[in-house]
Amino acid sequence: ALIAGIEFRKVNQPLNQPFITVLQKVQEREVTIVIVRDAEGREGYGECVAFDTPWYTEETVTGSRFVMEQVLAPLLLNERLEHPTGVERLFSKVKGNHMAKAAVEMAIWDLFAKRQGVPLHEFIGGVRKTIPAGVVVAGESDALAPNVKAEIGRGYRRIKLKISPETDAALLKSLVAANPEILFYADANGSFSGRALEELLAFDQAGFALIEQPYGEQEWEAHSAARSKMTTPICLDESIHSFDDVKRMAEQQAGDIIVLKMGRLGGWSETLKVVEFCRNEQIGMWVGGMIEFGVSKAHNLALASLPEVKLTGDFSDSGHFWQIDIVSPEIRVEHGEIKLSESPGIGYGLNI
Ligand code: OSB
Ligand code: MG
Repeated sequence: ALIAGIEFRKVNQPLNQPFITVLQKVQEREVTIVIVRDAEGREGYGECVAFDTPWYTEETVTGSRFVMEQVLAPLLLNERLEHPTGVERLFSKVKGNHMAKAAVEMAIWDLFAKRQGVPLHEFIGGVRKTIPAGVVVAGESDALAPNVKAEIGRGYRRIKLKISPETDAALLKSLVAANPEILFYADANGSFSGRALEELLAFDQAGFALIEQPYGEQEWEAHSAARSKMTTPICLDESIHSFDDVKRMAEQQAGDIIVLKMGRLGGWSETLKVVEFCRNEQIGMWVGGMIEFGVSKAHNLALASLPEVKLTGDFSDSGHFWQIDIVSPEIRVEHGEIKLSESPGIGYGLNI
């Protein structure tokens, strides 16, 4: 395919509710939508999930826009690609900038699936037709129980709670025990860094299916030590920037499970290598959210259709974060699951 055009569109929307974690209070979300075109005028869509400031990774909305527009687009324009895996080679001279690379590369995968006339989930070898939904409940501890109840009422069967050393572990334990039909995850976003292991162990009996990223992204030994003492599986998010980081996690036995985020890993090609490795090493996988819009979510849904991705990811309804999503139709959770679109590519149109 000849890559004949590439376009960038800014999207900026307030969240329905502020998303409050130990790392950041997010009230408004800006992303860049990438549109690539072939010579026949077909389009592929990607979404850059960098945040406005570098609180989750080093990348930012402004910096990633510069890299996509001034650095990556010229490498891609007027190139002939046989397959989307070829993008990685074109971008290989560019250091880092995984979210920028991922956004452009993901648009190319969508374009190629559309050129073949097949849904992206089929193009990558997915098998599932529906994806179980999962939602994140963040914020103040007195709002926790009512928020959990409300999400259960909306059909969610997997709920991720944000935790920190200041969270009341006994309260969480009773919340989990009161809802035995719900799968609960806990995400610490590195907040146990520098704390005694005992502080984390206080959450080991709370009944979580996993605890995500208790320590900092480079704190491999702390994760290994925690893993050897805990019954709750340790899951890494921020620590995993690449395939090499997954190998490191396995070698150092620093975790049992990883969160797949294509933005953090640099796109589909790297993520599919990670998926193959994790399948062989029996490392659990699920697809994580980035407070994103429907374009990124649609790519994530395709990823979650792979047979190896067995744990429920961060898949909420378009209406969870947004008044109106940027895709049409919007992404809907019904009876606790999301039906995959059978239209070509990501299967959703843009309404921006
Ligand atoms: O740590 O998983 C995280 C959102 C932004 C950045 C990092 C994280 C998150 C979430 C939100 O937990 C998940 C979602 O979008 O549903
Ligand atoms: Mg996380």
